[in-house]
Amino acid sequence: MPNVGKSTVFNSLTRAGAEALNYPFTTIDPNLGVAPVPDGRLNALAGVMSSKRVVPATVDFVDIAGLVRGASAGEGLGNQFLGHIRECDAIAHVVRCFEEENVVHVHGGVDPEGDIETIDTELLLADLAAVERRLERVGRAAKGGDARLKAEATGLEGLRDHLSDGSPARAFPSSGALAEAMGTLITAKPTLYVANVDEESVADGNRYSSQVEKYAAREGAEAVRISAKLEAEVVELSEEEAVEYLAMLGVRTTGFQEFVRSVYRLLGLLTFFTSAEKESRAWTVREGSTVRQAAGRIHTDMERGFIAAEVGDWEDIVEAGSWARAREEAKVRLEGRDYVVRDGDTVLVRFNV
Ligand SMILES: Nc1nc2c(ncn2[C@@H]2O[C@H](COP(=O)(O)OP(=O)(O)OP(=O)(O)O)[C@@H](O)[C@H]2O)c(=O)[nH]1
Ligand SMILES: [Mg+2]
Repeated sequence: MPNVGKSTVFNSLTRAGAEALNYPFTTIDPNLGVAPVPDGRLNALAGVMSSKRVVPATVDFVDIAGLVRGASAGEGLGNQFLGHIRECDAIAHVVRCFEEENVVHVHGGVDPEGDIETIDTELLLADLAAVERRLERVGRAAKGGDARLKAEATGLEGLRDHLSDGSPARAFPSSGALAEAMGTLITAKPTLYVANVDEESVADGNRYSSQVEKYAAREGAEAVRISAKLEAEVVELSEEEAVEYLAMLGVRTTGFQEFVRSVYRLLGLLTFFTSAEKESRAWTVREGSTVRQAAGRIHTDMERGFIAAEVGDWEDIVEAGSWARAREEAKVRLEGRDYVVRDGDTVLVRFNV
């Protein structure tokens, strides 16, 4: 929705300084920003290794314009905005859960469930239109007798009925025949609902955020609670003042760490580490990646010339206190190219080019 705090949330995550003002459609063109992924494991590794540099993993965020009722039919620049969502891997759906007379709500009062339904309906309608267009095309081509096209047409009919019933594409049991079509659908993307609450409600939530949480649970989606306004205030304070202020409100964090971690989980990503005196660094790979693919994230030469990797769990390395000690204690294993990387692995790649 317009004016619910998307740009405020985005700025807090990325420090990108996008315009966040008290009127609907402040954002028209998408803002791009990068958020570091908070990770205590990385800091622990960097500590024992006395690393000179610490480089966290990052998530790219795109702050887009608000959608309104009728967006799927082109209302309020709808089609263009929906296009921006199509290009992303996951959606963080910011929902207004704060009361503030001075901040206008485009459809009347604060109504999280109504807001979510309005937006989700637009997303569903946009997908339904896309599926119908594809079905028309594939259905016509399938008349030629091609078995694959026929299978896709049958799948698309099922998907069309599923969307017409008001269910998101991500809840549709997808077959191989639909893989390509699914890749273009907005409601097939993993979604995280972000309840934007006032400062007083970060600790325990309020009646609005519990509506969001219930809605997400029904859909099998994730929900997080944050206070964008609080975060905006906290970044202005010194670390000491910030801790004190948060304690006064009965919370330890503003909710943003949990937000970034949820996004990470949602995208099926995991973290592995490289750690030495020069640098400790967190890297991002998809779940199921091999250690050779992971090496390719660090440098293409490492993937090309991959020989083997020394791998240890981050906690074992921290306990051992150094890589050499971890080796001595047999906390480090030698793994071949097909080893599947686990979250928290610390990796030293041997390669030759
Ligand atoms: N009281 C209160 N105000 C907030 C909160 N979050 C955002 N605001 C205010 O709401 C107004 C809109 O915030 P934006 O971040 O620009 O909202 P947006 O969703 O990006 O809006 P558009 O780009 O116009 O769609 C600003 O005046 C913010 O200061 C909050 O948690 N509490
Ligand atoms: Mg905005």
